[in-house]
Amino acid sequence: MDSYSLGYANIALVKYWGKKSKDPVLPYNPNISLRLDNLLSKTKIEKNNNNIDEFYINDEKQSQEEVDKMIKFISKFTPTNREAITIRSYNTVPTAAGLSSSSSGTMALVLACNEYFKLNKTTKELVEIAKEGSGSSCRSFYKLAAWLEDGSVEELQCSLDFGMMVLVVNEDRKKISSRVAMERCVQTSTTFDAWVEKAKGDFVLMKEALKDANFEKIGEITESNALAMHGTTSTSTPSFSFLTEESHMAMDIVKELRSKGYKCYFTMDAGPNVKVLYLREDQDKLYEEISKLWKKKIILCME
Ligand code: 2P0
Repeated sequence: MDSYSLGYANIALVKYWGKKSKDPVLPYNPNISLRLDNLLSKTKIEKNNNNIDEFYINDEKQSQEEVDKMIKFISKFTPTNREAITIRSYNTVPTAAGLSSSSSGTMALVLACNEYFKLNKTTKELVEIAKEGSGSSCRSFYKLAAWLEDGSVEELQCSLDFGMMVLVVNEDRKKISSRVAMERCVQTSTTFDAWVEKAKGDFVLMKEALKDANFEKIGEITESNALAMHGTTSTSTPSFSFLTEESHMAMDIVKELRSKGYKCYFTMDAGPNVKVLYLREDQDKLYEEISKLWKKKIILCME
């Protein structure tokens, strides 16, 4: 088989941060994301002639630990008597740098398995499967997605044409995985309950703002929700932060441009990189302005 299956990254406007249940995976609060069509993973599966399962990301052979993790996941929905396979995955997203590579990678892997093993699953079934690999990956199947507390995933609509760019602070693998970080916040953060309450409220407000195509509201909720999520890391034991001094510099650039009348808002995930949300029609002039102030790499996430 020579064709690749494609999986897309998504960035949450209202974050998923905490599992209410691990099996099945259920989020503490409903969350909403935007899919990034330029940040993707492509995956293909081949028969392994040496009779061992192998896993490559960007042509780099993955450790046995990574192979085992991946096999444990796909064994939940692939035939038990299958032959050994080689999985080849390519990320245009830097891997594990808080740029949602687990979402795009998991979506591509699930679709590749569906193809290779001829599982003939519906999108709804594939969404359910993906969630068990990486919670947030279930949202990558739709342009705008809501993942609810009961585990269901809904497609949302908004008449606005969004754009997103990443001000890259660091493309290295993060030191603490989102899974571990999230769990620590659930267990120890003294502000975790307040975060969940706020996120539930933000979800309602965000749905309204999307329906009304109110970009200012969408941006304000996106920023304050991200800051609240990151707040739970500083109130955990031991406390930690995904953000660095440079992340704060990037956030300041966004605020400065906003004070000059540019419609742009920031959000950050389990890593130091800062994503900027704007309207597509503003992309060229915003990119020009941001490039004058941000000298490191900028990734445009949508064509
Ligand atoms: C999100 N993140 O809503 C949040 C914001 C990171 C920060 O979902 O443990 O890889 O596999 O369910 O989906 C990243 O966590 O975690 C994530 P698991 P996942 O995008």
